[in-house]
Amino acid sequence: FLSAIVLLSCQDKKEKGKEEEEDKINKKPNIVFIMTDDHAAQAISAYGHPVSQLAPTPNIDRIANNGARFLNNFCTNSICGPSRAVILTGKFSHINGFRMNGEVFDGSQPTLPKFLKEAGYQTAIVGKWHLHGRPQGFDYWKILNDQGNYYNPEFIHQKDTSIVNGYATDIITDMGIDWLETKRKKEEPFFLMVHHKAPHRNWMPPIRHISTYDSVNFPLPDTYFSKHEGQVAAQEQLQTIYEDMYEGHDLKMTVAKGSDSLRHNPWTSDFDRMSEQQRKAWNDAYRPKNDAFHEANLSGRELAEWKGQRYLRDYMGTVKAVDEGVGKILDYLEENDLTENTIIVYTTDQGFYLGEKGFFDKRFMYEESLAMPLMIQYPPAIEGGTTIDALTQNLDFAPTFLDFAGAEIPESMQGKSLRPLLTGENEPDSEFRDAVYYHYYDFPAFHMVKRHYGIRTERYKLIHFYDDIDEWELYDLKKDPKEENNLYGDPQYAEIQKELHKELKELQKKYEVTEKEFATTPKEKVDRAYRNFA
Ligand code: SGN
Ligand code: CA
Repeated sequence: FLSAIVLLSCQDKKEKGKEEEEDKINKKPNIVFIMTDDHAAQAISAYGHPVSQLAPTPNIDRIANNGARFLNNFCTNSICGPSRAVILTGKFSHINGFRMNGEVFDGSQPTLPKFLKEAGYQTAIVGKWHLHGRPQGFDYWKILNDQGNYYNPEFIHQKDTSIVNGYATDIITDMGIDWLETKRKKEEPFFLMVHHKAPHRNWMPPIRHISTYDSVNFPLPDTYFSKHEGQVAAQEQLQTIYEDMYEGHDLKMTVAKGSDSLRHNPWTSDFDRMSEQQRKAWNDAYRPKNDAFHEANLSGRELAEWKGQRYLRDYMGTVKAVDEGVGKILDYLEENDLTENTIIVYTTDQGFYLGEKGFFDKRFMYEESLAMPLMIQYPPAIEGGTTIDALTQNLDFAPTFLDFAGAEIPESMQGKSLRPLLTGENEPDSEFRDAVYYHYYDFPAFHMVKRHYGIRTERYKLIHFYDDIDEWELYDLKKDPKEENNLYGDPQYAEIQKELHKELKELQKKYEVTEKEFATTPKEKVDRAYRNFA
C-alpha cells in the first residue's frame, strides 16, 4: 500500500513537472532578434570555418551551444533592404514590393511587429533599418540614418534626428539594453530587434580592436584568383577585392610613407566625422602598418594578397565588437532571469564573401552570399547543441515567431514555421522543403551583379542570369561545393537539369512570380552604369 502511494506521488510529481514545462512553453515567450549586416558564416566560429577559428566569436557561439544552429538557411534575395523586408513580411520581394535597395518599403502592409502587437507584445527596434520611410508597428524605434556610420553615427527616432557619439556597435547594444531595462513594461511579453551596422563596408573596427588581428595571417580561399570560367556574370561583376575595393575608403591605404592621407576615398564622411581624439588613435594605429606596406613595395599577386589580409583583419575587428555586444545582451538577459522565457536569435541580413572567388560583398546566388547564418536558443523548447539540416529561409522567420507567440500565421505569408524543426516535434529535416527559390534584382547597380533567379535543392543548384545576358549555370554541390564547374548542358546531367527546370517552374508558380519580374534594362543604361561604377 505504502509503495503504491509513493508510486502515485512520484507520478504526480512527474505530471506536475510536465505541466510546468508545458506552461513555460505556452506562456508567450519574449523574442530578442539580433541581426548584423553582412556577417559571413565563415566568420562565426560556431560554423567551424578556418578563418573564424583564428578570430573566434565565443558569445555568438553561446546561442548555438544553448540552442540550435541552422546549416542550410538561405536568403531569398541577397541584399540588405530586401532581406529585411522579407523578414518583416514573411513574403518574397516580388510580393512585399521591396526588390532592391533604393526602393521604398510600403510600411502600411501587414508585418510581423504588427501581428505581434495584436498578440499582446511590446515591440521595439534599435539600429539599422534601411527600408527608407519610418518603421511602423513598433512601440519604440531608434534607427540609423540610411546605412549608418561606424563612428559617431546619426540616429533617427520618434522625435528628432541626432548624432550619438561613440562606436555604432556599442551604441546599438547599449540602446537595446536600455530599452529592456528602462523603457519596456515589465509585465508584458516583448519583441526587440537589435540591428547592427557591422560588419558592413567599409569595415572600420573600434579603436580597441584596430590592432587585434595584426599578427594573424588569415588563410585566403583557394579560389581567390579564380578566372570564373563558364561563369559570365561572375566575369563581369565589380566586387573583386584586388580590383574593385577603394584603396583609401575600404583598405585604409595611405598615399605615402609617413602620411595619414588616404588613397581613393570617395565618401569622406566616414573618416571626417571622427573626433580629433578618435582620429589620432586611428592614425597612430594604422600609420606603422601602412608604412611597413610602403616599404615592402608589393605588386601583382603579393599586393592582391596583402589587400585580402588587410580586409580580413579589419572585418574581423568589427566582428569582435559585435561578439562583445552579443555577450553583453546575453549576460543582461541571464542576470535578469529572462533567459528561460526568451527566444534569442542571432542572424545577419545575408551571407558575405571573404575572398572566395576573389569577392567581397554578396548578391550572387552562390553559397557564401546565399547562406544566412542562423542560431536560435529557447531553453524550454530547444535542446542545446541542436543542428538543423533542413532547407530554411529568412521567409520562415515571421511564421516561426508568430507560432511561438501562439498567434495565427496569416495564409498570405509564404514561409513556414521552423518550430517543428526546433522542438523536434515531428517530421525529419529532409522533409521540410525540397528546394528554395531565389531572385536578385538590383542591376544595374553597385558591383554590377546581374539579375538572376534560381533554385537550390539539397544537392543541386540551377541559376539563370538575365537582363543584359542570358546564361544558365548548374552546380552539383556535393562534387563541387565551391561552384567552379558549371555543368549546364553537360549530357551526364541532362536528366537532373530537366528535373530542376521543372521544379523551378513549379516554385515560380507556387510563389506567384509573374512575367513582370523578368523585365530587362535598356542597353544604354547598362553601359552607362558600367562606366560609372568602374
Ligand atoms: C553600399 C556599399 C556597397 C554595398 C551596398 C549594399 N558601399 O553602397 O558595397 O554593396 O551598400 O549593401 S559603401 O562603401 O557605401 O558601403 S547593403 O548591405 O546595404 O545591402
Ligand atoms: Ca547587408
